[in-house]
Amino acid sequence: MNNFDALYAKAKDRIQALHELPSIKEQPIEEMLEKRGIERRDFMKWAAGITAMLALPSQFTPLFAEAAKVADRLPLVWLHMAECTGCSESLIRSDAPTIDSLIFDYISLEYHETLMAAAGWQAEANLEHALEKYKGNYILLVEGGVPTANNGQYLTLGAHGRTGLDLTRAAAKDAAAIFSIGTCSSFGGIQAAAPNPTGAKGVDKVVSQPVINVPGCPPSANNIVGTLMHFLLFGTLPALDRYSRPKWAYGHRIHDLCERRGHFDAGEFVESFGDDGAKDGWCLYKQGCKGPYTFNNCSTERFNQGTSWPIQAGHGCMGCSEPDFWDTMGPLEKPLQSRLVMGLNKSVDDVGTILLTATVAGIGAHAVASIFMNKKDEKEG
Ligand code: FSX
Ligand code: SF4
Ligand code: F3S
Repeated sequence: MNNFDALYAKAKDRIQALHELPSIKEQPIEEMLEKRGIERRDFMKWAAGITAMLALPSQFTPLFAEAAKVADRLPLVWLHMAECTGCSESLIRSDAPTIDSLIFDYISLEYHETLMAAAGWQAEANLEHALEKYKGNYILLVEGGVPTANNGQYLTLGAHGRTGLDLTRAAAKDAAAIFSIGTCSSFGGIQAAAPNPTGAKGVDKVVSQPVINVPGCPPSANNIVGTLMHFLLFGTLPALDRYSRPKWAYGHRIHDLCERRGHFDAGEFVESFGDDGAKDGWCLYKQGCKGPYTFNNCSTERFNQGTSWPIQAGHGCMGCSEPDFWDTMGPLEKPLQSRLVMGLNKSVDDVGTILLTATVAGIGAHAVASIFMNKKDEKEG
C-alpha cells in the first residue's frame, strides 16, 4: 500500500463517519447547485480543481465531490476581529454564485457577523449556543488581528462588550481546528504595522492551540475553500511551512511561477507604469514587485473566479501573504533598496545589469533560478 492508498482509505472512512452525523441542511447540495444553474459536470470539474490544487492524484476527485455533499456536517464559527472584511468578500463577493461560495453556503455556518441575520443579544446568544452545542467539533475561522493592548479594550463586540481577545480565546478553547483567514489574523496585518498602537497580534500569538494560517490580504477564495475541504476530507492538518501556512498553497514563491518571469530572466523591466514594457507585459520588479520574497499560489489559482491576479493586472506583488509586509515590503511601488537581491551582494537597482551581464556570460536563466531556489531552501531549512 503506498502513501496515497492509505490516505484514500482514511478519507473514505472519514466521509462515511461524516455521513452518519445528522444533516443540518434540508436540501442536498446537488439540488442546491442545480437550482443555481450549476451542472454536475461543473461540480466534478470543481472537485478535480480542488484535487489538483492540493497536489493529490485524480483518484481523489470523487472523494472531494462526496466530501462537499457532507459539508453541512461541519459546523463553522467565523469571528471578525480588527480588519476590513476583505477576506469574507474574497470568498462571497461575485457577480454570480461560484461553486466555492455555494459550498461555503452549504457548510453549516453557525456564526458569521457579516452574513447572519441576527444582531445584538440574539447574535451573542447564537455564538454561545454554537460553542456549546458543537463543543469539540466546530471549526473556528478568525478574520482580523486581535488587539491585545489595554487588555484587548481596543476591540469590544456585542451587547456585553466582550473584548475580541476574550472571544477569540473562548472560541478557540473547544474548536476541532482553528484557521486564521487572512494576513491580519495570521500575522496581525495592517493594524499591527508600526507603531501598532492597539497591540494587534495574529491569533496564534493569543491562543495556546495549534493554528493554521491562510494569509493574503485577502487570501483567494481557493485557498480558503481548499483549506476547509482538506480538513473536511482528512480531518487532519496539512503539511505546514515555518509560518504555519499550508504548503500546498504557500510552497512556492510568486516569482517562481510568474507569467512575467521570462522577462525578468531576459532583463526586460517596466521602467515606469504605462511605458512600452508595461504594455508588453514585462517584469514589474523595478516597479516594486515583491514576488521574489513572497510565497503564495496567486499566479496559478488567481482571484475572481480565476479571472486575474495582481501581476496580471499590471501591478507588482506587494507581499501580502508575508508576516509584517506593511513594515518590511514598503514602499509598495519601489524595489527594496536596502535588501540585497538574490544573494548577489548587489542592490536591486543593479539587477537588470546583473541579469544582462549573466546572459552575455552564458550563465542564463537556470543559474538565476537556482539562486532563487537556494534562497528558498535556506528559508525553509
Ligand atoms: Fe482585509 Fe481580512 Fe486584509 Fe485583513 O483580509 S483584506 S485587512 S488580511 O483580515 O479583511
Ligand atoms: Fe513576476 Fe514580479 Fe518576479 Fe517580475 S519580479 S517575474 S513581475 S514575480
Ligand atoms: Fe498578495 Fe502578491 Fe498574491 S500581493 S495577492 S501575494 S500577488
